[in-house]
Amino acid sequence: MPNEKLMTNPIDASELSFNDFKSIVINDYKTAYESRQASVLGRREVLTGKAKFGIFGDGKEVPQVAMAKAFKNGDWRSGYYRDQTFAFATGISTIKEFFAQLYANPTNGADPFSGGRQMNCHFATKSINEDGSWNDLTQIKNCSSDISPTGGQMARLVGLAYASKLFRENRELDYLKHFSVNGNEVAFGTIGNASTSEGVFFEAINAAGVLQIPMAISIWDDAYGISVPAKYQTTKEDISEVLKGFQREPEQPGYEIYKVKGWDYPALCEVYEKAINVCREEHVPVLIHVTELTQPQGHSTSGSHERYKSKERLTWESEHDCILKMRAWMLDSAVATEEEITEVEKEAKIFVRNAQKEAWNEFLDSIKPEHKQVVDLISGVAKHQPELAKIAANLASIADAQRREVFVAARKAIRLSANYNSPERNELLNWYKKQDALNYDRYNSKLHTDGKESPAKIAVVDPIYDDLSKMVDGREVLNACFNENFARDQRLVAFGEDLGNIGDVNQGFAGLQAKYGELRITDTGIREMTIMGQGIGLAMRGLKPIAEIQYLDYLIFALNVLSDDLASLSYRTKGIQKAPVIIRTRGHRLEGIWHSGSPISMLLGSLRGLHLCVPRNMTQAAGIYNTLFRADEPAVVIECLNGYRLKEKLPTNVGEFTVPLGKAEILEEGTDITVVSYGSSLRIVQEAAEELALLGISVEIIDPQTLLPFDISHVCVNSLSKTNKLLIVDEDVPGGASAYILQKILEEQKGYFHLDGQPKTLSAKAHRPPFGSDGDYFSKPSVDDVIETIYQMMHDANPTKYPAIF
Ligand SMILES: Cc1ncc(C[n+]2csc(CCOP(=O)(O)OP(=O)(O)O)c2C)c(N)n1
Ligand SMILES: [Mg+2]
Repeated sequence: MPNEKLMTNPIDASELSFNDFKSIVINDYKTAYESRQASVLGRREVLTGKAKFGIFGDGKEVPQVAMAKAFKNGDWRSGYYRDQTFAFATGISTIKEFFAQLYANPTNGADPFSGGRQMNCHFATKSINEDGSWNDLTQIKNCSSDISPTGGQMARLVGLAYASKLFRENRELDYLKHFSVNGNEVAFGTIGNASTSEGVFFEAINAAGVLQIPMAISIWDDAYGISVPAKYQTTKEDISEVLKGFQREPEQPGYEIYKVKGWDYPALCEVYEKAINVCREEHVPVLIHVTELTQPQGHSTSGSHERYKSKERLTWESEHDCILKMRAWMLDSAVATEEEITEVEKEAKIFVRNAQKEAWNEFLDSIKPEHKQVVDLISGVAKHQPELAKIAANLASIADAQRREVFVAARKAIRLSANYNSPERNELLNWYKKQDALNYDRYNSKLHTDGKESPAKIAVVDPIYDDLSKMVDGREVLNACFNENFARDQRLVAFGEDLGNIGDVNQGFAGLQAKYGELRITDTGIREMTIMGQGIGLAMRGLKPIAEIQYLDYLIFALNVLSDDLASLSYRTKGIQKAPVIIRTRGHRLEGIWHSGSPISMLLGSLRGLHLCVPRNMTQAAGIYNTLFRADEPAVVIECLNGYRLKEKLPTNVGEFTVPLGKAEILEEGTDITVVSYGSSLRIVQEAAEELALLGISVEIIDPQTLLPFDISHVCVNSLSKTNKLLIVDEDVPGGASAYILQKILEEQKGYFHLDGQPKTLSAKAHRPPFGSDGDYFSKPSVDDVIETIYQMMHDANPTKYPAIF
């Protein structure tokens, strides 16, 4: 049964008979040995061309069976590509599934971690169903979806562990039975020795020490990061030595730090049991430095380690192979005989070989029908066009055709037969068109969760105003919105720099920590990556985090986490995990190189998979938050930095009205030109429109409100069909977000058809704006710039009516 899950059992020697003990040890050895066979075969599959690339867990097997013993239902893992043995030992993966991922099999169910989208050894467990609803996460061994950037797992790990703290300390969360049992869950992290050189590692280590959360980080130390030895990676070449200052003392909270040799099975079992108990019971972060590990097959299939490791090192590695060492220990301590072990090894080899074969055959079988069908269909078309017979014959001759090869042939035949209509051609064409939906599902679907709580499905509720509605500062609108939502939904938490005690630098959260407590609204250190990771981990465990970045300019420090981890989560797991984090920040128009940024194209380019919301004022922002708080997809909301003190009317339903994402609004109707802008620039455009009206120019101003998604009902192109002129105004660089908006309107909405002149963009200059009002005036679009650009466009169309100004 290649799909059988191999679970490891905890060892509690005091209660075990020798035979029980023996069978646990042998089972662990079997798991480790099977895993090694999977690595050996996996590498061979790549080298013989059946898979593209392979990275395996050989040399790390024994510590992982030990770690798996301490891992309980409800616990979480955030690790990296070396953890296949752990995945086998916990039942997170079968060996067949491991191979299906290696072959990038996109058939539903084959690679349950990523639907054939991720490289091998990138695991994930099923947190949510097709409709987005949660599974009972207390009943499974949870594995947050792996990512390839080394160290990238660390930010999320902080959040996964922090959730346990909230579940343990905030009794109001007790009703969330599917997510936690009293916060008893440990978040297990794994990282390679070399990847501890990454900034995010140190940031996460410090954050977890400050937060005192049940995070258990294992460092698999094989003394190398590909070809680069520890000498170039780590001060003193020893990460636990360097981190000694984090060790807790009787009066000073910190870490419990352990160091253990990676080939010493009994010591590993003991350390993991001890360490995880401390972590789980006392809610203290622990660090387990697992040393003297090896890479029997080198780093990956990309090259051989003989190139860069000395003979002595290679000899040492073969002598310290953890499986050989465990084997020797089993013999020395008479846990098993040579015959018994040999039998286990023999069976393991057969078992893994069968699993691999099954996975490969299933992968081929999933394509074979398409392959045969297309050969037949092209042969049919070739009856009318004999030259196409060659395409069919070529395709037929490919022994194990990949889907790409089938489609290349089909499309070529369709192209070459364009002038020869026949029923056979129609048949081929119909087949091809039907494949579209299937291939979309296989390769392009699930960028968003798109379930029953998708933002698009949240009811639209208009704001209500009555005679008593007051004019208040914009920040008070937000404050009232947050207040009502925090009262309504216990799952909401907010954190960031200066967010707790003073209620954020612009007072949006003023007074709310005092009201809702420090567990729900709290300050953090200055650590943007792990603020985002804190959000991701909490959201993966059923909470609703608002993770704040103080200014949009500083989102750059966290962009790796947002882009690599959060934005790709739904896509890379093909919809089995979600993390509905709301990232709150503020930007646009202020002054100074790092306080006025509007690097929107940077976000558009890196954050597909998130919603990008750019409300023009705080009322629209509140409406967007009200939508997002009720939905289950992640989003960035950029508030206007210069809008907190502007007066706005406070809706009576400030915590309930919603602004749908993708709903563009016409702020002012006009007939001569369509101007699309967003955020703070809109006020500039509105002011310009007043002077232009005096010049007889009527401007229609559109606010898309969100850029991802953009103007779903095509308000922009409708306006353009009336005005025939288009100007985009924003504060991004030239060719930045304005180019994106042009692509949306001209190409996607087919606006080019309505133009009677050149469409234009008016953006900021290519550099960041200097400090001071003059710097702003000469760097970002001003009212004068907008007036003159629009006037020039009118002049170009009708020079008689609008004579040149300059
Ligand atoms: C951010 C990032 N930089 C570089 C790489 C390329 N890379 C992949 S693995 C690796 C070495 C990692 O070494 P270590 O952390 O010691 O883990 P090991 O593979 O030795 O287990 C590098 C540089 C990457 N995946 N991500
Ligand atoms: Mg290493």
